[in-house]
Amino acid sequence: METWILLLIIAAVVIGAVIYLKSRKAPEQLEEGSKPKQIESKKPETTAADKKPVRKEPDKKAAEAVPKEQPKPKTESVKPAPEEKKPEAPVEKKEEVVAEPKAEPEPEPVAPTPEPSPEPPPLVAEKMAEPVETKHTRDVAALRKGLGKARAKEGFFGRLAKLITGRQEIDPAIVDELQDVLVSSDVGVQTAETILERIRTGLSKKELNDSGAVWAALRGEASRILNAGPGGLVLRTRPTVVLMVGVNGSGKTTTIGKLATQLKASGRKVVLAAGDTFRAAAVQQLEVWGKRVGCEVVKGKDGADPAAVIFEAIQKASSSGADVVLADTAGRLHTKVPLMDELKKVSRTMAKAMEGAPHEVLLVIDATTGQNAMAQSRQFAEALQLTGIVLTKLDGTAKGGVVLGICDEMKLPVRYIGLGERPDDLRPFEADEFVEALLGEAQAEEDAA
Ligand SMILES: Nc1nc2c(ncn2[C@@H]2O[C@H](COP(=O)(O)OP(=O)(O)OP(=O)(O)O)[C@@H](O)[C@H]2O)c(=O)[nH]1
Ligand SMILES: [Mg+2]
Repeated sequence: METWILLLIIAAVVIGAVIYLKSRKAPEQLEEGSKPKQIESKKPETTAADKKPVRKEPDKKAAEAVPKEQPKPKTESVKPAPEEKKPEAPVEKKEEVVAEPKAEPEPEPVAPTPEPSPEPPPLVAEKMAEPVETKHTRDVAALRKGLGKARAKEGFFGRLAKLITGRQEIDPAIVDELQDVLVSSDVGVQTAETILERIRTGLSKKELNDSGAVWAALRGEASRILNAGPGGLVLRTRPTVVLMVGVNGSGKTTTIGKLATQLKASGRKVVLAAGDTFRAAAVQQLEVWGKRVGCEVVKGKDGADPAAVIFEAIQKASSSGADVVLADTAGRLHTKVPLMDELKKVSRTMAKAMEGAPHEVLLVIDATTGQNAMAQSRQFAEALQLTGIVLTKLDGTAKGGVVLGICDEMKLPVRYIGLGERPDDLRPFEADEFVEALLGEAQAEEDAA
């Protein structure tokens, strides 16, 4: 009995112990399950609070970044994307790195300098010395006719004749009037003063009263000035390369056409280079002359590099055994520096095509432009090594004096004069013939009448 009771007590103790233990484990499990709920609910609170300051920071950065890209900062900065824009910052750094090589363009100036790929060595020309004879013979009467306006009553010669011819006495007042006539006939102030000073000191008082002596002295002065060198062309090499330059409309292309006609007539083979690539009409104008004369015209595409076109013409002329290359260029104002620089480049490139080219650089001047012709001459002479002058449209001016002014100041020979639009109207310049035609008094009264 006692053991049975003892067993019962033990069983009761064990059961009690089990119940106790179970009752302790249950609250622990509840606590574990509730914890995540508490974390989840707390996190949104904290992130919501934290996000406000976080968003403000990127907004500022966005506002800084956007103006660099677009000038609309407000709407763009509201977007939550700014954090993604942060990585763009390195891109700006990259640009800085790229900007550094801007120093690299230094080598670039070396690259542009090369001229239109003239790599082959310059041609060595056959040397010779052939004066080009044209059918023009000394013909003072014909030349005087061409200078009709300058010989007329109100022209250069007519006005001089009025002052000098038939006078019994050339007094100081008349010398002043002579100076007025010379200056207003485009002789130029300096040249006019020199001429009159030399006449005054060269002639005795008695001779000054002899109109014949005064005319002779005047012609002597003109000859002295105009005999700056031979006129026409001398072919010293085959081909002889002639570059024509001058302001717009001075007569370059027409002179080339006339000259080509005369050269062809004297048995020379001519190549024309259409170096005026500026106007399509200029190439056509030269082509018309080429067809008329029967000579090759080398041209490039519209807007082609004039230096490259002339380079090619020289090579073609050389390989085909031509005697002369006449290179046309676009008219340009002597005051436009880039255009004058282009001419320098043309000239340098010609030298690369052929040794010594261009052999002649002729400045074509419109005689009717008066004193402006002097300014043109100076500027072109600064840019290029001019070898002579072609004075066109002498038939259209009453002021023949411009020839004297240019020759005296520039010390350049006049090579040709233009007295009309026909090929024959281009005459090789011969100083004494010209002086006789312009200032000869033989028919003074007739001419001045
Ligand atoms: N009366 C006369 N007219 C001439 C003479 N020489 C050229 N001309 C005329 O002058 C005008 C202009 O001549 P161009 O040869 O086209 O002149 P350019 O220098 O080539 O002109 P750009 O190519 O525009 O620079 C043309 O109408 C020619 O016929 C001349 O000696 N006397
Ligand atoms: Mg032209």
